[in-house]
Amino acid sequence: MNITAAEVIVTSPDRNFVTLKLTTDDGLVGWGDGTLNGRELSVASYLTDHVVPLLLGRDAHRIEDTWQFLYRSAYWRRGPVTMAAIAAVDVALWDLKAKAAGMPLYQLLGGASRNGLMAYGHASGRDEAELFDSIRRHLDQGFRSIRVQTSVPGIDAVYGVRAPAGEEPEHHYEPALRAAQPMEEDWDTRAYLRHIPRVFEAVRSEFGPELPLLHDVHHRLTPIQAARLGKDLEPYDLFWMEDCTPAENQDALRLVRQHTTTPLAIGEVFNTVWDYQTLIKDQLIDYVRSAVTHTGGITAMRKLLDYAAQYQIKSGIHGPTDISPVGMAAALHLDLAIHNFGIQEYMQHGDATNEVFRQTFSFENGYLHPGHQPGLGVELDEDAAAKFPYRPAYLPYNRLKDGTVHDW
Ligand code: GCO
Ligand code: MG
Repeated sequence: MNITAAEVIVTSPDRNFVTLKLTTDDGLVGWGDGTLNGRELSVASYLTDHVVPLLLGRDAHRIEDTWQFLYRSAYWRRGPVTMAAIAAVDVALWDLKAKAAGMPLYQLLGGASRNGLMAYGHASGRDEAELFDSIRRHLDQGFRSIRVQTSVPGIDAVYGVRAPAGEEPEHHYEPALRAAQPMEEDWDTRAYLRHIPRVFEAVRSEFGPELPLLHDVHHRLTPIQAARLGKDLEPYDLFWMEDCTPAENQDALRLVRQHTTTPLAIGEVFNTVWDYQTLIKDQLIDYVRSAVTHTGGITAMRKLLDYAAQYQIKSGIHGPTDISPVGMAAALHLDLAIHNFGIQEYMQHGDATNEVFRQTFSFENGYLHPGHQPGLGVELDEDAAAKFPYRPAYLPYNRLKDGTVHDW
């Protein structure tokens, strides 16, 4: 099964996606996701200019060898662009191997370890009433676990808080703004730390003790501030507190850990197992947040999650809308096969994205399943993709009141 063609497709249905298409001399086609939100074209170039020429003629069955070849031969290891490009190749090769075997990918990874994957959805609101409505809508859609983000009095624009249904279709909400410049938001840590525990107190008293609740801090706190927030949230029994400090410093989590029993999740901006070395070995976290798309694909994620399993640390694979349905399907197959599955983020794609990426995964009663088609179960419709050309888009960033750029 030799690779005869490799092509990079950049399309922008609801947002930008970078997809690798591999074709073999058996006539099979495999798909891989290399989308890096706000920096999409760098991965497209890395693939087209530097990886595609190396793939032609290679045996598509040699997944591990291709991974090691791309990782080691480049000399320049790691980094989001490199690892997203390697992920695109790796996932496309797994798609091909599973199609050649005539099996859904999870079968090649050891078979199903569970019947379905508990997913969490994103509820948010500018005030309590909007937030409660958003939580109810998610419960009506079947979600059994909910991420809670709200506006904060004293801060004008908080990332992750969407306009209410009616003003903006919920599934069309996209965190990256399609514009030539990133949008500027503001930030006030003291206002945030005062407000968030009150929000969770209100949500618990309205929705009761059972509902798993999650919260994303988006890397904005120092270790001692994160420790305080974790402590203040303990009465509300969170499923996790995510990305509480900037991700570069693994030791920051040690201080947080010493002060709170609120479970910790981190890693959506990580790209290799090395970013987790201390965090996992010293048991400073509870959930691994990496995306298959940003961490070198299934081959690398499997090893990372197996390492985490030795320390009772579970998966919480990143699943925002900037992971394409191809990357999402890769996550679902891996989730189904591993033993230490924790939860899967699921932020539904828009209609245009679903038109471009034909999918077989299902969401029923709060549980995702990758489906039973051979391979990943996602096929890109190239005619549909061609209708949506690339448009520059940037994530927002934030500044303090005095104008200082603050941590994401
Ligand atoms: C999440 C994330 C996203 C990211 C986005 C960046 O937990 O889903 O924090 O909202 O900010 O994926 O590209
Ligand atoms: Mg996050």
